[in-house]
Amino acid sequence: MAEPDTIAAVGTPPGPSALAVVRLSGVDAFSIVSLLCPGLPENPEPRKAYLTRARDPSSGEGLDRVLVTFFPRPDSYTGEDMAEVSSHGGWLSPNLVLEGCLRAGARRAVEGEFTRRAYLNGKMDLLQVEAVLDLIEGRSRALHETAVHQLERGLSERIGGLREGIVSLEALLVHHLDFPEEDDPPIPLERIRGKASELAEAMDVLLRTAPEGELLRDGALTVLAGRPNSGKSSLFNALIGEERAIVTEIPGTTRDALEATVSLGGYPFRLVDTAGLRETDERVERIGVEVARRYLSGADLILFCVEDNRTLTREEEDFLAGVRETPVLVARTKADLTPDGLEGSKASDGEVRVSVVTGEGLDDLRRSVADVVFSGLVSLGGEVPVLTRRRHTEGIDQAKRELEGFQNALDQGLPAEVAATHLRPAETALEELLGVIPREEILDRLFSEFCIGK
Ligand SMILES: Nc1nc2c(ncn2[C@@H]2O[C@H](COP(=O)(O)OP(=O)(O)OP(=O)(O)O)[C@@H](O)[C@H]2O)c(=O)[nH]1
Ligand SMILES: [Mg+2]
Repeated sequence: MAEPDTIAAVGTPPGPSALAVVRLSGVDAFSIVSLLCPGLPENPEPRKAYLTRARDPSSGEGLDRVLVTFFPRPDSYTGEDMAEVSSHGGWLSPNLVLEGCLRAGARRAVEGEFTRRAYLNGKMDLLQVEAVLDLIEGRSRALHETAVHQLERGLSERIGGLREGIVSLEALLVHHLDFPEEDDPPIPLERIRGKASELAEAMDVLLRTAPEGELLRDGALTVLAGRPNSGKSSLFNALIGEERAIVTEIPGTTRDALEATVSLGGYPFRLVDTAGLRETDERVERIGVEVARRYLSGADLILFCVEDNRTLTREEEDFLAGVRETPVLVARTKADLTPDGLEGSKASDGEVRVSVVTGEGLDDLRRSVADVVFSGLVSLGGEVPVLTRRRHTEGIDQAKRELEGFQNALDQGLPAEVAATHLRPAETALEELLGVIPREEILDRLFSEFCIGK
């Protein structure tokens, strides 16, 4: 097979910044950078930074003062020879350095091509590739922590362990089958059954993290709902820390749904401000109320706003009774207007009193929404790796179904050889999760989410 060509890209975002990095990977990485930076020694030391001048390889025109570092294969990110050129940031330097590299023989990288090479060269498995993406794109501490753990092979080791468990189940079964005539085979069936249940339980522990884990990537859809004028838009603005929604004393101010991504208590949320719920003949407002109801039907959490100084109306009670399937948190708004605190307040247990005027209760509310939506993950406290993608859940689900097929076959007294036919597919499902065998369609989908330079 021909050596892959040498790729280059700017690995930092465009625009003014102190520094930017152009990176190269491939057999010619060293020679290309040497053409760009003739002041470099002939045999530069690995991983040592050299301060030197970058020049256009054709015209000799000076481009920038740069810091160059070489990472010889195989101890580099991609597993190939790599070079990094740190230039000044800004609109021009990094691009001029990149263009110089292209003129000296490199090819412009496509999205995720560096990481794709790292994966194909065995520097990381597919779960780690996904972690790289989450690390770059995550906006909440919770996803960030999960991604770091996953990058450090936390999830890979767990899934590798499950795979080994299946393999050892196969080995036990082979032993068992080797002594079919004896009354007391060396491996009793009970031991095999016990091992299978342990494995199934270990899969369940992971699967239980999935519903909340998948929300870590997209954010939990949290809809602010309530009567007109109950303070939804004011609360929306306070939670996102920006005056995005229009606030007035006129009931029926908000018509369009407004959406913002925000981290609350370290967890990610997609917060939606909606039109106040009421019967109305006003055409635009009525459309707004319909939109609100559509959002409510897909919500992971409803943040229901009720002024603190009044009891719930019949309509509000009915509304809450009608959304029992969805978690609801009641925010008792305008708490500054009930200054005698809990005495003047009509709030009951579990409801959070807030005021956007004094800021009272906002931290409580942030913590409470995180606790309600992510209670499982909060209580795990980072002890268990978290499944953050559909792909993970489907893979483990598949493995578990095969394992159950195995258990059922044994329970029904089918021959062990027949039961054993479930084990290889279980193993395959786990191997696919790790990406043991590269599958083009999975890779293409995943790497298209990457930025160039990663
Ligand atoms: N004193 C006080 N007034 C508030 C507070 N929050 C909101 N308000 C006032 O209540 C009125 C309505 O606030 P909005 O945030 O527009 O209420 P809304 O629920 O979005 O209303 P609609 O969009 O009409 O459904 C405005 O006059 C706000 O200034 C608060 O914490 N304290
Ligand atoms: Mg509003």
